Amino acid sequence: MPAPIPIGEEAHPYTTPVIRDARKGVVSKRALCQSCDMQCAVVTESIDGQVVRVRSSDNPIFRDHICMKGIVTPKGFSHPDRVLYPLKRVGPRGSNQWERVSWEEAMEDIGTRLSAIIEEHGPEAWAVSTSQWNSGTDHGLGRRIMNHVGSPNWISGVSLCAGNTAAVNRLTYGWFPLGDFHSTKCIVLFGHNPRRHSWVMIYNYIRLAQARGAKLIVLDPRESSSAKRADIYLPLKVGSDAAMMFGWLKVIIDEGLYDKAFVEKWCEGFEELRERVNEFPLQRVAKLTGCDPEMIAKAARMYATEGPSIIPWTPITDMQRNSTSAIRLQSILRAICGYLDVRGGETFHGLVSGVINDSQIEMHHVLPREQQMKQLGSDKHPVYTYRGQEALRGPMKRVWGHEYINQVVGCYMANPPAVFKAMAGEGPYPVKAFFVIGNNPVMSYSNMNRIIKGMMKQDLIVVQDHFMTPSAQLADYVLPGDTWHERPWLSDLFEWISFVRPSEQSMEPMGEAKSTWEFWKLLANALGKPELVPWKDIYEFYDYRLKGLGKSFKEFCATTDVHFEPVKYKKYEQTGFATPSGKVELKSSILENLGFDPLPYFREDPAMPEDYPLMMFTGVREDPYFQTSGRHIPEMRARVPEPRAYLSEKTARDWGVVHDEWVDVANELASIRMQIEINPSMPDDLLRIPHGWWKPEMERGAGKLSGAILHADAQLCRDDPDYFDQEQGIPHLKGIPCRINKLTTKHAEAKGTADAIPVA
Ligand SMILES: Nc1nc2c(c(=O)[nH]1)N[C@H]1C(S)=C(S)[C@@H](COP(=O)(O)OP(=O)(O)OC[C@H]3O[C@@H](n4cnc5c(=O)[nH]c(N)nc54)[C@H](O)[C@@H]3O)O[C@H]1N2
Ligand SMILES: Nc1nc2c(c(=O)[nH]1)N[C@H]1C(S)=C(S)[C@@H](COP(=O)(O)OP(=O)(O)OC[C@H]3O[C@@H](n4cnc5c(=O)[nH]c(N)nc54)[C@H](O)[C@@H]3O)O[C@H]1N2
Ligand code: SF4
Ligand SMILES: [Mo]
Repeated sequence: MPAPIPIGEEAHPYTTPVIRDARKGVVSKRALCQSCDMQCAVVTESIDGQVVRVRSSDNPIFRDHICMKGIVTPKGFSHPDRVLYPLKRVGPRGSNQWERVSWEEAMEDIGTRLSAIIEEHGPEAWAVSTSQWNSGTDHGLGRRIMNHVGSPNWISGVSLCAGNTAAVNRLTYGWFPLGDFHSTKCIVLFGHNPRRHSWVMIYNYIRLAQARGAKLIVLDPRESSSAKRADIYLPLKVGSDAAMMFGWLKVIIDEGLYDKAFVEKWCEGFEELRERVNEFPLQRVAKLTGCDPEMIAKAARMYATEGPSIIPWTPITDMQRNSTSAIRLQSILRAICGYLDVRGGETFHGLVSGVINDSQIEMHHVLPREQQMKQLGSDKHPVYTYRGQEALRGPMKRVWGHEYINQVVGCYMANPPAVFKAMAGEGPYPVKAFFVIGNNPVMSYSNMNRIIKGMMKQDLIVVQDHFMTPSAQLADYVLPGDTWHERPWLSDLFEWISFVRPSEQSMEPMGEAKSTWEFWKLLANALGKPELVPWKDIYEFYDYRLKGLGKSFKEFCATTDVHFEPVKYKKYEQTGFATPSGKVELKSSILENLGFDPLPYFREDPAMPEDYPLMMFTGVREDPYFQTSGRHIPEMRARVPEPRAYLSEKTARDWGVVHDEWVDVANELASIRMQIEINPSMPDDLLRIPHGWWKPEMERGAGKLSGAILHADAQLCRDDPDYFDQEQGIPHLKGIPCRINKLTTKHAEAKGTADAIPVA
């Protein structure tokens, strides 16, 4: 079992020692795996300048945090299909005709064309989609350049995952807290299901906590592996998480199980909250969630009385019609039970002093307010946009020392569906240039057909990736990205966790691959603004950021595995909370001023359409892949070779389908092909659709996109108002009506796949 990361006042020294293992003929480097968002500390081993093995760290703090996705990277990154040279489109968009060009030629043309678009349509006509998780060494440089040029239209997958949670958490108590797994007495998983190969570090922490007696409560429509280990398992209806939390609050408030002294002194709006909660008697909650009222009450009591408890961040509540209310309800539970900023509860890490963080590099203050207010989607769905977070600028400065802290890069984003509408010519103004940096946007949001339509209408699309993804196939330029083996890195953990950790470069980049940081530096030059990136190279840039610690990056690497600020608890007693009132806002003044209900609420599912009587959700991550990536690695593909829709045995009988049969799953938007898996974890009348399926070996180009048109879940994900959280503009991915169509030759021909797919 791993030793926990030291947290808390007793954690000294600030800097952990470096432990090195020396084996003959092997060069080992200490790196952070960036193949998912976990950033596990690993050791790479190279022979003749090539990483041949990745294993877990020797440091006892980090040992045993590694999964197969990290271990397989030497194979994945040296795959023959990797894009190693800049490619320029020569045929029509999406025709998959390319010519190799030099970086110089590519960047000069990109700079000229982007400048012309900005000149003609304004800087807001330039949108960027990226993923901080695995786009590597950007460090906010992209935002910095966009802010100086004047474009607010930056989008990311973090709008559906953690970034938006950070923005919504801040409405209530001015920060995004992190659960203290190491000292907590009770862990609540709203759907979240960490496993040996999915977020292994969190999985290990939960196992360790349970081993020392902490309780586990799991809420999941499906009997997941976490549910099997839980003390209390609530098999709630898909998408009903917010209703469930109202039930918990009803019990906790009625039975007086909350922290009265904290509520009295530090919370605003408790009486209004109580009134709203009274609209949810347990019988109603039982009906909305499908769970036994006694079990709901038992879980609520366990959370409130066996604490300090934590509700770790979960993407499941990020992706629902009631997402803003669900995330707010989690915040409210944490607050009224007295779990904020206490040992074993929800820690407010704050920033690491002496280190310049990514938000400071981004320089949001230089983007004029007029341009901030043009951020797409901020009129209707403002919460994670500049407009939604504006009222927090003063409080952030007062409590945390900076006006713009872009926690988990999710606090100043444009709304992705609004950007795709603008790209597709649906207003309010045109977007004509779209840059995709380490991200696969065609498949990573809702309403994929509109995304494709928007991309087909662009004047300039630039993609930087390792592979010819479905998004890359629609680009003007595909630029080779480096991998985490090939670059140094400095992680500040998204201004969420007050750790700074170095990652050593393990080998030279293959071909002409460059980091995203280098890409942005070259773009600043191409736009005639080299002064925006004054650092010669990434090492000089890291030295600048670490100057306050009195160490160069190389010295930092040589001496440190993790540098952290010891956490002090209940800091709010000195500073207040970073909200407009300085208190925990159970009733949100920010939401109220933005024209929304200041209290959480629950919007029920619309009536099921007659033609689509089956519910589906997208999710349950695939062990061998990260999101849409990784399907090119044969060892991984052998484990999960096809996209499989899980359902129960009874549901399969009802629909007349059998295990391994290929079917189409359809709704009003589209139809995708899936293989049936009768899976004992599934409740009746629910279908699980995996996220992000395309097959690199299948035909490229518009109309096919290497199987994305055939399999990608994003085609069924809706963004119409009934399936959309209003405050944030988040699509509802947990409870979409659909149907199963059995395959006939006609179906197969209509999709043009009669040969490619075995038809049952
Ligand atoms: N429809 C739908 N949309 C979703 C989800 C869903 O379930 N359904 N899930 C959401 C969630 S939880 C998340 S986290 C996001 C994830 O969305 P993304 O963060 O975009 O993740 P990926 O799909 O893996 O795409 C990442 C791309 O970056 C490339 N890449 C990896 N490492 C590097 C690198 O070092 N440099 C460069 N240049 N490129 C690199 C990979 O090859 C891959 O093509 O998607 C969200 N979107
Ligand atoms: N191997 C691997 N690991 C990964 C990833 C990967 O792609 N591959 N992706 C990483 C990323 S970016 C993320 S965000 C995480 C996501 O990881 P998790 O948070 O574990 O999310 P999922 O695996 O999608 O689903 C978890 C559970 O949510 C349940 N669920 C579905 N709908 C609902 C609902 O409406 N309410 C509730 N309460 N539960 C529901 C599902 O049945 C499932 O058991 O995984 C990370 N880890
Ligand atoms: S969980 Fe796996 S893929 Fe993610 S950082 Fe750790 S080793 Fe890498
Ligand atoms: Mo995610």
